[in-house]
Amino acid sequence: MTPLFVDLQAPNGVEYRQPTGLFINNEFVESSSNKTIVSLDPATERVITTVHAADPEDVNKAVNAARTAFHGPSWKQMPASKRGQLLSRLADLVEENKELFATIDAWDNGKTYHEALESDLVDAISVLRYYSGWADKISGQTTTAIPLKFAYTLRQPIGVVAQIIPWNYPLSMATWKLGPALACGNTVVLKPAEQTPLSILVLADLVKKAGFPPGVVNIVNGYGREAGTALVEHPLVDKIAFTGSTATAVGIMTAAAKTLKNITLETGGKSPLLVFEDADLDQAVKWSHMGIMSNQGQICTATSRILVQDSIYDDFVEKFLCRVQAVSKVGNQWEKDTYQGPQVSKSQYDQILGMIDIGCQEGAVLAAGGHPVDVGGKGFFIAPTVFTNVRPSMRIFKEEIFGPVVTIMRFATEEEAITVANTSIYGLGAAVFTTHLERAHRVADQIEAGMVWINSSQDSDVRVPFGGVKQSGIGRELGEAALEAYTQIKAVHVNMGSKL
Ligand code: TXE
Repeated sequence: MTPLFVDLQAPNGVEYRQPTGLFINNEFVESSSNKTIVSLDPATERVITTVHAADPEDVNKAVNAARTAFHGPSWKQMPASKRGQLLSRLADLVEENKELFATIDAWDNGKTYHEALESDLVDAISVLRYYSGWADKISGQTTTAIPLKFAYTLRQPIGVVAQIIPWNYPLSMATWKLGPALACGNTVVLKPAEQTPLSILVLADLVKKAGFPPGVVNIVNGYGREAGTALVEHPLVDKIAFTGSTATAVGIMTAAAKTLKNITLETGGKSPLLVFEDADLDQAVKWSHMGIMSNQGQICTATSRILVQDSIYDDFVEKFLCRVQAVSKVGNQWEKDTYQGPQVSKSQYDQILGMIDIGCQEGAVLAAGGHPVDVGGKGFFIAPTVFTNVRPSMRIFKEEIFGPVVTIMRFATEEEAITVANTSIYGLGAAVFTTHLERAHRVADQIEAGMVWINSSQDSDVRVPFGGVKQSGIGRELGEAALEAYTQIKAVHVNMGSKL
C-alpha cells in the first residue's frame, strides 16, 4: 500500500514532506484501485517516489466533489472579493515556498533549478496574483435602447472545469489554469501529467491552507488514457481546458463533442523565426538560441524553424553555432552553470533522437549535436542539435520535435519568408528580426500565429493573451481573454411596464 505522505530529501539537500494521494474534498486519499505512478529523476533515472493514480471511479468522486462544491453556499455565495483574497493568499504561500517548488519541478522534470526558480516560479506567482485582482471585476453589460424595457448580461462561471496539463512547466501550467478558473467562480478537477505528478500535490496542500472550501480544487494524478479519458467523458464536467499534444487534443475534442462541452485547447507548434538582412544579428542569434534551447527545447512556442535571409545566412549560422558552443552546457539540473538538463522521459528522449535520425536521412546538414550526452552514465541528455540547409518538405521542418533541435533554412524575399513560415499546420508563435519598422508590423500582420514577437522570442506576460491558431489550439489563456474562457454570458430581459 502506497503511503499518503513520504519524507524526501532532494539532491540539492532540500527536505520536505511529499503528499502522494489524490486530493479530493481538501483531503489526500488513496486511489480506489491501488494504481500508482512512479516518478523518476530524468537525470539519474532513480525513483523519486510513487504516487496514487486515479481510475474512473476516483475521477467520478473528484467530479462529484467539484459539482457539490460548485452548488454549495460556501463557494457559490462567497463574495467575489473573498475569492480574490483566497487566490492572493495562495500566491503568498507559493512565494513563501518558491525554493521548494523550484526544487521539486527541477527534480521531477529535469529542468534546471535556476530556470525553475527564476522563470517558472515568478510566472506562477504572478499569474495567481493577477487573477486574484480580477475576481471582483468581472461584470456584464446593460442595454437600454428600447423604451420601458432593458436587458443586462451576467457573466457566470461555467461550472465544473476539468483541466488537463502537460509536464514541461508543471507548477506554472497548473496556475495558468487554476487562476482564471477560480477567479471566475468555477470549481476544478485538475489532472497533472504522469511524468510530473509531484509539485502540484504540494500546491494542493497550500490550496487547503489558503482557505478554499472543500471540493473547489481537486487534483487527480493519473494516466491520460484512463483518468484523462474519464474526465473528458464525464457528464458532470462542463468544460475542458487542455494543454498538450495536437493528437491528444483531437481525441479530447471528439469525446467532448458527445456532451457538447466547452473547450479551450493549447497544443503543439512549429513556430517560425524570421531573420531579415537588416536585423541586429547578435540580438537575433541570442534570442533565437534561447527560443529553442531553453527548457531543453520542451516549449510549445519554441521557435524551432529559423528562416534567415540569403545575404546574412552564413554569418548567422556561424554565430549561432558559436552561441550553442558557448552557452549550452548540458548537465544535471542542480549545477549553476548547466544550461540544459535532461529531457523529461525516456520516451521523449527516444522520440527526439528518432527525429534527429530522420533529419540526417532526409539530407539536412547536421551542423552541431545530434547525439546523446553522457552525464554520469545515466539520464536522458541530448546535445543541442542544429540542422542547416533544411527544406520545407522535410519532416524535421514540419513536425514538432519538442527537444533541443533547431532547423535553419534560407530565404530570398519577404514574400517567400512569409509563405514558408505559414506553410504549417500549426500557428502558435512567430518571431521577426528586423530594424525596418514597417516590415516588422507588415510581417506581424501577415504571419499565421496567435502570438508574434518583434525582435525577441518567447515573451510571455500574464496580462497578454496566449494561444494559437490553426492546429495550435482554440481559445486563449492569460490576460483578460482567459476570463472569457471561464465564464458564460446570461442575458436577462426586463419589462419595466411595456404592454405592447
Ligand atoms: O502529450 P499528451 P505527451 C507535445 C510534444 C510532445 C508530445 C507528446 O510534441 O512530444 O506532445 O507528449 C493527458 N484523454 N506536447 O505524450 O499525450 C496526459 O496524461 C485525456 C506539447 O506528454 O498530449 C497529460 O496530462 N487526457 C505540449 C496531457 O494529456 C489525456 C506539452 C498531455 O499529454 C489523454 C506537452 C486522453 N486520451 C506535449 N492522453 C504543449 N502544447 O506545451 C493523454 N492525456
